Amino acid sequence: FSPDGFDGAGAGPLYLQLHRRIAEAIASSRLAPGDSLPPERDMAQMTGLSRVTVRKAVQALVASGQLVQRRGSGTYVAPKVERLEQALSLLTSFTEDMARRGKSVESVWIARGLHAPAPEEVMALGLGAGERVARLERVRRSDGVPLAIERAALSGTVLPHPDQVEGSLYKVLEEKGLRPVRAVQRISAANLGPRDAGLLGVAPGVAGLKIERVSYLPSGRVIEFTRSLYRGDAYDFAVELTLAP
Ligand code: 16G
Repeated sequence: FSPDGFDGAGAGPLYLQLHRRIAEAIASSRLAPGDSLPPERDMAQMTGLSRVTVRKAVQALVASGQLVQRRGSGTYVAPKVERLEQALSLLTSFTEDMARRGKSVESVWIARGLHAPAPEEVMALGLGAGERVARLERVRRSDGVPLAIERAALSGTVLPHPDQVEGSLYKVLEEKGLRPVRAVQRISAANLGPRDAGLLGVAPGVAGLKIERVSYLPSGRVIEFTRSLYRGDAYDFAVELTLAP
Protein backbone atom coordinates (compact mmCIF):
# COMPACT_ATOMS: atom_id res chain seq x y z
CA PHE A 1 0.00 0.00 0.00
CA SER A 2 2.49 2.62 -1.10
CA PRO A 3 1.49 6.13 -2.18
CA ASP A 4 3.16 5.61 -5.58
CA GLY A 5 1.23 5.32 -8.74
CA PHE A 6 -2.10 6.84 -7.75
CA ASP A 7 -3.02 9.07 -10.62
CA GLY A 8 -5.43 11.91 -9.94
CA ALA A 9 -5.74 12.66 -13.63
CA GLY A 10 -6.19 9.90 -16.17
CA ALA A 11 -6.47 6.51 -14.44
CA GLY A 12 -10.10 6.70 -13.27
CA PRO A 13 -11.51 7.41 -9.80
CA LEU A 14 -8.94 7.00 -7.02
CA TYR A 15 -11.06 4.50 -5.12
CA LEU A 16 -11.15 2.26 -8.22
CA GLN A 17 -7.39 2.48 -8.53
CA LEU A 18 -7.02 1.29 -4.93
CA HIS A 19 -9.74 -1.33 -5.51
CA ARG A 20 -7.76 -2.67 -8.47
CA ARG A 21 -4.55 -2.78 -6.45
CA ILE A 22 -6.12 -4.75 -3.60
CA ALA A 23 -7.89 -7.10 -6.06
CA GLU A 24 -4.55 -7.71 -7.81
CA ALA A 25 -2.84 -8.43 -4.49
CA ILE A 26 -5.53 -11.03 -3.75
CA ALA A 27 -5.36 -12.54 -7.25
CA SER A 28 -1.57 -12.89 -7.06
CA SER A 29 -1.75 -14.34 -3.50
CA ARG A 30 0.29 -11.48 -2.02
CA LEU A 31 -2.81 -11.22 0.16
CA ALA A 32 -3.98 -14.71 1.13
CA PRO A 33 -7.42 -15.87 2.36
CA GLY A 34 -7.78 -14.92 6.02
CA ASP A 35 -5.11 -12.19 5.92
CA SER A 36 -6.21 -9.02 7.65
CA LEU A 37 -6.07 -5.59 6.08
CA PRO A 38 -4.64 -2.64 7.99
CA PRO A 39 -7.22 -0.34 9.60
CA GLU A 40 -8.75 2.27 7.28
CA ARG A 41 -6.81 5.05 8.99
CA ASP A 42 -3.46 3.30 8.39
CA MET A 43 -4.31 2.50 4.79
CA ALA A 44 -5.16 6.15 4.19
CA GLN A 45 -1.81 7.12 5.65
CA MET A 46 0.15 4.53 3.66
CA THR A 47 -1.46 5.45 0.35
CA GLY A 48 -1.88 9.17 0.85
CA LEU A 49 -5.57 8.77 -0.07
CA SER A 50 -8.46 10.04 2.01
CA ARG A 51 -10.27 7.73 4.43
CA VAL A 52 -13.44 8.19 2.39
CA THR A 53 -11.63 6.88 -0.71
CA VAL A 54 -10.16 3.93 1.19
CA ARG A 55 -13.57 3.10 2.66
CA LYS A 56 -15.19 3.19 -0.79
CA ALA A 57 -12.59 0.79 -2.24
CA VAL A 58 -12.89 -1.60 0.72
CA GLN A 59 -16.68 -1.52 0.63
CA ALA A 60 -16.73 -2.36 -3.08
CA LEU A 61 -14.48 -5.37 -2.37
CA VAL A 62 -16.75 -6.45 0.50
CA ALA A 63 -19.79 -6.16 -1.78
CA SER A 64 -18.13 -8.37 -4.40
CA GLY A 65 -17.19 -10.96 -1.78
CA GLN A 66 -13.40 -10.54 -2.04
CA LEU A 67 -13.13 -9.09 1.46
CA VAL A 68 -15.16 -9.78 4.57
CA GLN A 69 -15.71 -7.45 7.47
CA ARG A 70 -16.21 -8.63 11.02
CA ARG A 71 -17.75 -6.15 13.36
CA GLY A 72 -15.20 -4.89 15.82
CA SER A 73 -12.32 -6.99 14.51
CA GLY A 74 -11.52 -5.64 11.06
CA THR A 75 -11.37 -6.52 7.39
CA TYR A 76 -10.02 -9.80 6.00
CA VAL A 77 -9.44 -11.45 2.67
CA ALA A 78 -12.46 -13.72 2.16
CA PRO A 79 -11.95 -17.44 2.85
CA LYS A 80 -11.39 -19.57 -0.22
CA VAL A 81 -14.45 -21.56 -1.18
CA GLU A 82 -13.79 -25.24 -1.40
CA ARG A 83 -16.01 -26.90 -4.02
CA LEU A 84 -18.46 -29.44 -2.65
CA GLU A 85 -19.63 -32.47 -4.56
CA GLN A 86 -23.27 -33.11 -3.93
CA ALA A 87 -25.07 -36.33 -4.89
CA LEU A 88 -28.19 -35.47 -6.83
CA SER A 89 -30.07 -38.70 -6.28
CA LEU A 90 -30.32 -38.63 -2.48
CA LEU A 91 -33.06 -36.77 -0.64
CA THR A 92 -31.10 -35.15 2.16
CA SER A 93 -31.27 -31.87 4.04
CA PHE A 94 -28.62 -29.17 4.11
CA THR A 95 -27.96 -29.97 7.79
CA GLU A 96 -27.47 -33.67 7.04
CA ASP A 97 -25.23 -32.93 4.05
CA MET A 98 -22.91 -30.74 6.07
CA ALA A 99 -22.90 -33.08 9.11
CA ARG A 100 -21.79 -35.91 6.82
CA ARG A 101 -18.87 -33.78 5.67
CA GLY A 102 -17.98 -32.88 9.26
CA LYS A 103 -18.76 -29.23 8.58
CA SER A 104 -20.72 -26.77 10.68
CA VAL A 105 -24.10 -25.34 9.67
CA GLU A 106 -25.26 -21.82 10.30
CA SER A 107 -28.48 -20.31 8.99
CA VAL A 108 -29.01 -16.59 8.72
CA TRP A 109 -32.72 -15.88 8.62
CA ILE A 110 -33.97 -13.35 6.11
CA ALA A 111 -37.65 -13.88 6.84
CA ARG A 112 -40.00 -16.39 8.47
CA GLY A 113 -43.75 -16.05 8.54
CA LEU A 114 -47.28 -16.87 7.36
CA HIS A 115 -48.55 -15.17 4.22
CA ALA A 116 -51.31 -15.16 1.66
CA PRO A 117 -49.92 -17.57 -0.95
CA ALA A 118 -48.81 -16.65 -4.46
CA PRO A 119 -50.59 -18.59 -7.24
CA GLU A 120 -47.54 -20.78 -7.88
CA GLU A 121 -47.45 -21.72 -4.17
CA VAL A 122 -51.15 -22.65 -4.25
CA MET A 123 -50.45 -24.82 -7.30
CA ALA A 124 -47.25 -26.46 -6.05
CA LEU A 125 -48.49 -27.15 -2.51
CA GLY A 126 -52.11 -27.85 -3.42
CA LEU A 127 -53.33 -25.31 -0.85
CA GLY A 128 -57.02 -25.12 -0.04
CA ALA A 129 -59.11 -21.94 -0.29
CA GLY A 130 -58.03 -19.45 2.39
CA GLU A 131 -55.08 -21.61 3.46
CA ARG A 132 -51.93 -19.65 4.19
CA VAL A 133 -48.36 -20.41 3.24
CA ALA A 134 -45.43 -20.64 5.68
CA ARG A 135 -42.34 -19.09 4.11
CA LEU A 136 -38.84 -19.67 5.42
CA GLU A 137 -36.15 -17.63 3.79
CA ARG A 138 -32.55 -18.03 4.88
CA VAL A 139 -28.93 -17.99 3.86
CA ARG A 140 -27.33 -21.37 4.50
CA ARG A 141 -23.72 -21.17 5.56
CA SER A 142 -21.09 -23.68 6.45
CA ASP A 143 -17.88 -22.96 8.34
CA GLY A 144 -18.63 -19.27 7.96
CA VAL A 145 -19.04 -19.36 4.16
CA PRO A 146 -22.45 -18.56 2.64
CA LEU A 147 -23.36 -21.35 0.20
CA ALA A 148 -27.02 -21.00 -0.70
CA ILE A 149 -30.16 -18.93 -0.28
CA GLU A 150 -33.19 -21.11 0.39
CA ARG A 151 -36.78 -19.96 0.14
CA ALA A 152 -38.99 -22.76 1.42
CA ALA A 153 -42.78 -22.74 1.23
CA LEU A 154 -45.01 -25.15 3.15
CA SER A 155 -48.69 -25.24 3.94
CA GLY A 156 -49.51 -22.92 6.85
CA THR A 157 -51.64 -25.72 8.28
CA VAL A 158 -48.63 -28.05 8.41
CA LEU A 159 -46.34 -25.35 9.80
CA PRO A 160 -48.50 -22.83 11.71
CA HIS A 161 -45.52 -21.34 13.57
CA PRO A 162 -42.72 -20.86 11.02
CA ASP A 163 -41.05 -18.41 13.39
CA GLN A 164 -40.35 -21.33 15.72
CA VAL A 165 -38.19 -23.18 13.19
CA GLU A 166 -34.62 -22.61 14.28
CA GLY A 167 -32.26 -25.19 12.80
CA SER A 168 -33.14 -28.04 10.47
CA LEU A 169 -36.51 -27.85 8.73
CA TYR A 170 -36.37 -31.57 7.92
CA LYS A 171 -35.84 -32.35 11.59
CA VAL A 172 -38.95 -30.33 12.48
CA LEU A 173 -40.90 -32.19 9.79
CA GLU A 174 -39.53 -35.53 10.98
CA GLU A 175 -40.73 -34.77 14.53
CA LYS A 176 -44.19 -34.17 13.13
CA GLY A 177 -44.04 -37.46 11.18
CA LEU A 178 -43.91 -35.47 7.94
CA ARG A 179 -40.45 -36.20 6.60
CA PRO A 180 -40.51 -36.17 2.78
CA VAL A 181 -39.53 -39.45 1.13
CA ARG A 182 -39.37 -38.40 -2.50
CA ALA A 183 -38.68 -35.16 -4.33
CA VAL A 184 -38.49 -33.76 -7.82
CA GLN A 185 -35.72 -31.28 -8.32
CA ARG A 186 -35.08 -28.92 -11.20
CA ILE A 187 -31.77 -27.14 -11.69
CA SER A 188 -31.16 -24.23 -14.00
CA ALA A 189 -28.54 -21.55 -14.46
CA ALA A 190 -29.08 -18.09 -13.04
CA ASN A 191 -26.94 -14.98 -12.88
CA LEU A 192 -27.19 -13.57 -9.38
CA GLY A 193 -28.78 -10.16 -8.99
CA PRO A 194 -27.19 -7.58 -6.68
CA ARG A 195 -29.27 -8.50 -3.63
CA ASP A 196 -28.78 -12.26 -3.84
CA ALA A 197 -25.11 -11.83 -4.76
CA GLY A 198 -24.67 -9.63 -1.68
CA LEU A 199 -26.30 -12.28 0.54
CA LEU A 200 -23.94 -14.92 -0.87
CA GLY A 201 -20.86 -12.71 -0.73
CA VAL A 202 -20.12 -12.90 -4.45
CA ALA A 203 -19.95 -10.29 -7.19
CA PRO A 204 -23.29 -9.32 -8.78
CA GLY A 205 -23.88 -11.09 -12.08
CA VAL A 206 -21.83 -14.22 -11.35
CA ALA A 207 -23.30 -17.64 -12.10
CA GLY A 208 -25.52 -19.36 -9.60
CA LEU A 209 -27.64 -22.50 -9.71
CA LYS A 210 -31.36 -22.11 -9.27
CA ILE A 211 -32.83 -25.22 -7.70
CA GLU A 212 -36.50 -25.94 -7.25
CA ARG A 213 -37.43 -28.85 -5.04
CA VAL A 214 -40.93 -30.24 -4.61
CA SER A 215 -40.97 -32.91 -1.90
CA TYR A 216 -43.59 -35.55 -1.24
CA LEU A 217 -44.86 -37.56 1.72
CA PRO A 218 -45.35 -41.34 1.35
CA SER A 219 -49.04 -40.59 0.68
CA GLY A 220 -48.08 -38.62 -2.44
CA ARG A 221 -49.04 -35.31 -0.86
CA VAL A 222 -46.65 -32.39 -1.48
CA ILE A 223 -45.01 -31.19 1.72
CA GLU A 224 -42.42 -28.67 0.54
CA PHE A 225 -41.85 -26.30 -2.36
CA THR A 226 -38.39 -24.77 -2.04
CA ARG A 227 -36.63 -22.42 -4.39
CA SER A 228 -32.93 -22.05 -3.78
CA LEU A 229 -29.97 -20.26 -5.24
CA TYR A 230 -26.70 -22.12 -4.82
CA ARG A 231 -23.31 -20.60 -5.45
CA GLY A 232 -22.00 -21.72 -8.81
CA ASP A 233 -18.42 -21.51 -7.56
CA ALA A 234 -19.11 -23.83 -4.62
CA TYR A 235 -21.13 -26.79 -5.90
CA ASP A 236 -20.67 -29.71 -8.26
CA PHE A 237 -23.81 -31.79 -8.56
CA ALA A 238 -23.11 -35.40 -9.44
CA VAL A 239 -25.43 -38.23 -10.41
CA GLU A 240 -24.84 -41.81 -11.53
CA LEU A 241 -26.36 -42.71 -14.89
CA THR A 242 -27.45 -46.16 -15.98
CA LEU A 243 -27.94 -47.41 -19.52
CA ALA A 244 -31.27 -46.37 -21.03
CA PRO A 245 -33.58 -49.39 -21.63
C1 16G B 1 -31.93 -28.81 1.27
C2 16G B 1 -33.05 -28.66 0.26
C3 16G B 1 -34.20 -27.85 0.74
C4 16G B 1 -34.60 -28.24 2.14
C5 16G B 1 -33.42 -28.15 3.06
C6 16G B 1 -33.75 -28.54 4.47
C7 16G B 1 -31.81 -28.53 -1.89
C8 16G B 1 -31.66 -27.86 -3.17
N1 16G B 1 -32.66 -28.06 -1.01
O1 16G B 1 -31.06 -27.74 1.28
O2 16G B 1 -35.27 -28.07 -0.16
O3 16G B 1 -35.63 -27.41 2.60
O4 16G B 1 -32.40 -29.01 2.59
O5 16G B 1 -32.58 -28.40 5.24
O6 16G B 1 -31.15 -29.48 -1.68
P1 16G B 1 -32.56 -28.33 6.81
O7 16G B 1 -33.25 -29.53 7.31
O8 16G B 1 -31.12 -28.26 7.15
O9 16G B 1 -33.31 -27.09 7.20
